[in-house]
Amino acid sequence: MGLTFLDVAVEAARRAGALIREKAYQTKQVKQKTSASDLVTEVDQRSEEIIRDIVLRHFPDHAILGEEGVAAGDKTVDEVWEESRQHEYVWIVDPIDGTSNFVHGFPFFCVSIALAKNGEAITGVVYDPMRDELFTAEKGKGAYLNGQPIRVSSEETLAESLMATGFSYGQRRVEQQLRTLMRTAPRFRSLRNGGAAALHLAYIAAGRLTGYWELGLNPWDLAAGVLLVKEAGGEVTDTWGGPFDLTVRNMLATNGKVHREMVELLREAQADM
Ligand code: 2AM
Ligand code: CA
Ligand code: CA
Ligand code: CA
Repeated sequence: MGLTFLDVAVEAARRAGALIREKAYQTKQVKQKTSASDLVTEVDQRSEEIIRDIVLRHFPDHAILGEEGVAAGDKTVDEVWEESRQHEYVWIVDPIDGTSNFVHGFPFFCVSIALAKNGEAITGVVYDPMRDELFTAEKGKGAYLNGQPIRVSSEETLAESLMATGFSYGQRRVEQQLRTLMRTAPRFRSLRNGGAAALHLAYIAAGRLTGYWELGLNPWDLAAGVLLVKEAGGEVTDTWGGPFDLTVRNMLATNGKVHREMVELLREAQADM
């Protein structure tokens, strides 16, 4: 009997996670990609290699869209995505989500692995190696944390919500983000910026966060976590409330109950951007 897609995704996430855990509090060789907030370490690259090797050993005809693979090439993520879509199956890999946290020894980072079939995620794994928390989802089969079913939280209003966001990089994005914060943050119970998109999404699925939005994300930040949120009963759209697909960059995910309220605020904040 062959392994399932989920078995392979879990094996890859755990193997990569073991390396990340071992290196978490050691000094790292850090390289800047485009700026001082866009970092990569040897561990990001080795983690992606581990995942790539395991996936291709089991499924040699599948394509892989990995953050550090794209960074090492001379094509944009959109070009690589278009090319990889000639394959029925594409693995979308973030070998460390939360690299800045990893570099500083702030223990909030994860491995994110999704498998997309014809452009839609069907399997998603987010693994937090520091807490040994494995979040898994398969389309139509629910979401799980270490094998136990999970559900989104029950808050009905933003006033009782614990929300999260991320600060995108570059002057223009930070200005856009400040405008959305002015409009939204006073309405929340409280706001977090954990610094790892995929782990925020896993926390929504587990009912630990009510919602999360961020501008300027890439498919490897989102693909696995979005499936987790949907399978745990939550809602995912773009920040205007439009339908989600893997080309969406500005994303809102919630427990579903506060989604409309949040979309209205984001629309007002984005109207003049
Ligand atoms: P990363 O750690 O895999 O790079 C935090 O706001 C989120 O943004 C993280 O998921 C992080 O993923 C991503 N991120 C960090 N630096 C970034 C950059 N310079 N450009 C775009 N996304 C970034
Ligand atoms: Ca990065
Ligand atoms: Ca990421
Ligand atoms: Ca990364």
